[in-house]
Amino acid sequence: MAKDYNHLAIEKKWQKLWEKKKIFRAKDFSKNKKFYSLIEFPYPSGEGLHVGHIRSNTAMDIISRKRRSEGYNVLYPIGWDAFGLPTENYAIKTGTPPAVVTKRNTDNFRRQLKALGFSFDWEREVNTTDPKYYKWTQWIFLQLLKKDLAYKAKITINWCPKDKIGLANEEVIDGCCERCGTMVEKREKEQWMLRITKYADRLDKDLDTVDYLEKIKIQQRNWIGKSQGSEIVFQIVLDDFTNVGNVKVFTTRPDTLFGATYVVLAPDHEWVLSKVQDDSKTLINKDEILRYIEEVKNKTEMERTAEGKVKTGVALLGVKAVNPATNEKIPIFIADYVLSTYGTGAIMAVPAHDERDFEFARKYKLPIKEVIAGGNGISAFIEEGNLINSGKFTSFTSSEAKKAITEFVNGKIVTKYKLRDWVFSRQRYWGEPIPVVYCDTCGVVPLPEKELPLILPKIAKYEPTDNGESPLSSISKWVNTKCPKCKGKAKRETDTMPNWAGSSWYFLRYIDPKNTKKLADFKKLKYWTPVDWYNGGMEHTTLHLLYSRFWNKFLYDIGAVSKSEPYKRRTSHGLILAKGGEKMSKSKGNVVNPDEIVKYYGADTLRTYEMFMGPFSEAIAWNEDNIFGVRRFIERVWRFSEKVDKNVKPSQKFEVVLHRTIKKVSEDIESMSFNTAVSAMMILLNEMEKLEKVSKKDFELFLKILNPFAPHITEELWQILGNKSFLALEKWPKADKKKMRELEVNIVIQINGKVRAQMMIETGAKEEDVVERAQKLEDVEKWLIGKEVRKAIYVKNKLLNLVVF
Ligand code: ANZ
Ligand code: ZN
Repeated sequence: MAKDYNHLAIEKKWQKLWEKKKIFRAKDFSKNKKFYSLIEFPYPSGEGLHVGHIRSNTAMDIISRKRRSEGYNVLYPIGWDAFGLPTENYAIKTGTPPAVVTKRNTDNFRRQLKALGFSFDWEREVNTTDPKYYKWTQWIFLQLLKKDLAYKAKITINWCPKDKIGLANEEVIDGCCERCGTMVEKREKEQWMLRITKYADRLDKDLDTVDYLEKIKIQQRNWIGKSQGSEIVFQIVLDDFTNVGNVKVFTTRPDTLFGATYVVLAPDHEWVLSKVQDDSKTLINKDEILRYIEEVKNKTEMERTAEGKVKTGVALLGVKAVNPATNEKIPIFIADYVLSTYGTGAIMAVPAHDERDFEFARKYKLPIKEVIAGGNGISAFIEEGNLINSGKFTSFTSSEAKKAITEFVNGKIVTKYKLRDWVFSRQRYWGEPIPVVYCDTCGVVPLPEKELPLILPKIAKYEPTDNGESPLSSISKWVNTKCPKCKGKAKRETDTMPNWAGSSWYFLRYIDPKNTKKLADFKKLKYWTPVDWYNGGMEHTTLHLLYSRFWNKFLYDIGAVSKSEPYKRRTSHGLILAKGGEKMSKSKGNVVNPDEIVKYYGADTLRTYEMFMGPFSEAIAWNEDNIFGVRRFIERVWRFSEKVDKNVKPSQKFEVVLHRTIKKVSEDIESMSFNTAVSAMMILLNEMEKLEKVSKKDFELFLKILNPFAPHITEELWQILGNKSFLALEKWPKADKKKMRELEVNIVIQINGKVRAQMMIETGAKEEDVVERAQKLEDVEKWLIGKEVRKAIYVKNKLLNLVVF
């Protein structure tokens, strides 16, 4: 077997055989336990597979392969999240239709993924741009519409002037477009919205029922932003107490009401807008107020609420608010740090106990009144505690006072969420058409389900229009249609869906990808869901994860799926950076091409390297030298196989290391500590290399644990050893506890409590033997001269203390 290690031939050979024998096909229904493992399906970009994809894919491939060996019926599927801007922008630049570009890119991705030996079930491939797929995305939209969870609203959207596209809040990073970095503008537009806020409470609460990494749960919870508080009404009055309005504030600290020394309204608060527009003289400084409102319009929410930013605001002259607890008149301001989109768009300001209010009060010389004991007068004391200066509530604790004071002023205890409804319209071409028409007589009419899919028409020009409409709006043949209700003239919706749509339910389609009657058969859904283990990027924690949980819950509510939570477990991987720690990008020319690595070093080396490069959850920089090191390890495994001997007896000493490694690798895979699993196998190989010969049985055990990492070379060696089966289908080895025990241990020997010597003994040796042998040691003997051993205290396998007089 002195053949050279030819990774190219070996890898191709096994990929073909696995495919031919369909050994990674998931079986719908089986008496074996099911295991559904999932990775985020890739966007098939023109750049091809990124080495970052390979990190997550390999990790879940290792877990999937281990589960198969453990007897599970495993579903590990793959597909394409193929709608989206880069493809469309490429089409604009080159005139190539997006469908053609998508086909080319997916073909390339498929080839690349296959060359890495992932154990995907390729028969279940899905593609979000396939009409057979998006028929069901459109169907889900129609169901949402039916339940009033989809609606149109005129809203101010974030508008990217470069991409000419409306962005969801989540797609705006530091005031700029997430995709291209251009400063985002505000525009008023009618948009389709999804009422995800209706699900806010369940999306928060049900996180208790799933096994997500704690940091993921925290991010989801922060994004949903559940907060318990009170709504309290303040009267707005003139100097002589004439009432000119009421304003409701939202506060999480009603216990501090006696310390509310002014009120702040959002600049675009309804009452303010109505008063600056009417011709009453209620507000004295209308001009100043109007100027401030305009100024704030151009600031993003992020800029407005950033910590430490200098607070600005304008007092509303001519009116005052009445603190309902003290009946004192207090000033009213508008200020940008209060948002109209949260709570009630108005706050009671308690500068003694809130930092933002404190800063603001100092700047505008407003009274600061302490109502919770414990402050130092230098900064806001934000903790809860015991009340002071609060009338009959003085000496109440904060939690008692919250309820009592709310009742006292006829307030209401309420729950608020930071989560906003989901802006679902995009004015672009390459997305799912929204299946509704506008009829002069009937208004918004959904397409009948039997007319789905509503196919995206072929067009000649992909440029978005400058007035912000989708390019679809210029194809009159498509736009002008008949109303399904009255058969009169109607126009189609030309907005398309965002690419979060197709990715919100793809994991359901894998279960039954060819079903033409339903998005997936209910019995199959019942068998396969929930996804047992989903790994993906931290960048998808707030958007994709929340959106897909929302859709799944909705589908559960209408009886289309069987479980209310889609994913049982969620983990995440760190990014792979370029050498030196920079982000890999085409413009920097530091992108690593996996094709080249596979060609020069092999898929097994690349997979093992990516698992070995560092802790899985942390970002890590690419390092070519280390790939070389891993390649050497793989080659040594190959060469070592020559030392395998059917007739040689297992070495007891080696088996200790072997079985300990089996245990470690098994556990490390479960905790995603892939790097330490690989290094344990490297240590094991070192030990093996010290042997003259290794028994076939022991070497096979080694191959079994290395197989999920380096599946090709291990299959080849397994076959060379004379096996006819696929190693991938062999049973996962169990570490043998008996064999794991050390044969010998070092024990410490004390005389009257002082350490005097050490000694190697066989593990589990009898106490009498140990005492007898210890007394014969030179270092012990000299302490015993003329003395007598009165007592021996023995701690098994660790320590012997001789008490002598
Ligand atoms: C009085 C108060 C006193 C407050 C105190 C806090 C501390 P979370 O936990 O984020 O829900 N607030 C309410 N609506 C707001 C809006 N639209 N824009 C900006 N701030 C707003 O925070 C709720 C608290 O944030 C509320 O409780 C309110 O300030 C402020 F010692 O009311 B608090
Ligand atoms: Zn009609």
